[in-house]
Amino acid sequence: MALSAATIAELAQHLEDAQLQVHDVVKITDAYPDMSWSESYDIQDAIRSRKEARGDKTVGLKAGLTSFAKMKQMGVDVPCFGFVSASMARPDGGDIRMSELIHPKVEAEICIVTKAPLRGPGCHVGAVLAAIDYVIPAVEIIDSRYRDFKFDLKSVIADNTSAARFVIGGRPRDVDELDLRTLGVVLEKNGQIQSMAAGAAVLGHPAAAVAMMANHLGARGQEIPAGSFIMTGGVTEAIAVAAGDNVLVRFQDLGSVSMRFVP
Ligand code: 0L1
Ligand code: MG
Repeated sequence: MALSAATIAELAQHLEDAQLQVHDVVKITDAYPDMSWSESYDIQDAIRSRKEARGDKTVGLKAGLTSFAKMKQMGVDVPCFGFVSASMARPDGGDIRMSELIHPKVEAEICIVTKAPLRGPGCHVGAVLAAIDYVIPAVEIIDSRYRDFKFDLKSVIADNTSAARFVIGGRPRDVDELDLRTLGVVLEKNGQIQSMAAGAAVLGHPAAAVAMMANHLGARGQEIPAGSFIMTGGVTEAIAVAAGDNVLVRFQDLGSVSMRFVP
């Protein structure tokens, strides 16, 4: 049976409260096993509306589970899409407070900013490349609200794809000066290399994640507006962090992004 508008609003509050009050919950499909894909995005949209109503602006869009390493790590085979808010942004080289998070992990992401709107259906890599204003690197700090990161894809979509914090760094570059498929990324924690990958790890080309996002939004009657900051998804598996950890990610041709995790 379809979820009522009241249930969608309740589930949005339940998941957002878990985020804001820093506690975990069990996956929502335990109670609502028949929840549809569309309803899981409706819950995510309701979380976005709650944040915007409080003045917490949506400042970007994200694709998640776009690399084979991440799909394998989480046991899924399709990407998902979410958003990031102003309250989630942290400065490059700054501190990330563990007390505000449940069980964070870091992901290195190749990001773009658009100069033209993108709308599916039929959006493809060529259309995305023509719409890119510039490319910029970031690290996403994901923090599933689900106990022990145990969830299914519908539950994680409702939970805004575990979005929690993000750090933009490096320097913006013209897409024509880069090969996003071979662009190398090295993620270090406390001076030790944890993972390495190239851009092609993201669906063969990071722009493919943006095309999928435009097609997904198009099916929901939405589009990617010009001027959007878009995170194309972690190139490697996500790496768990703890208080005291220093994370540095070097992106070929784009510079580096760093942060320190503090209590
Ligand atoms: O950004 C991501 O790839 C996260 C997707 C949601 C699944 C997870 O929490 O790892
Ligand atoms: Mg991510």
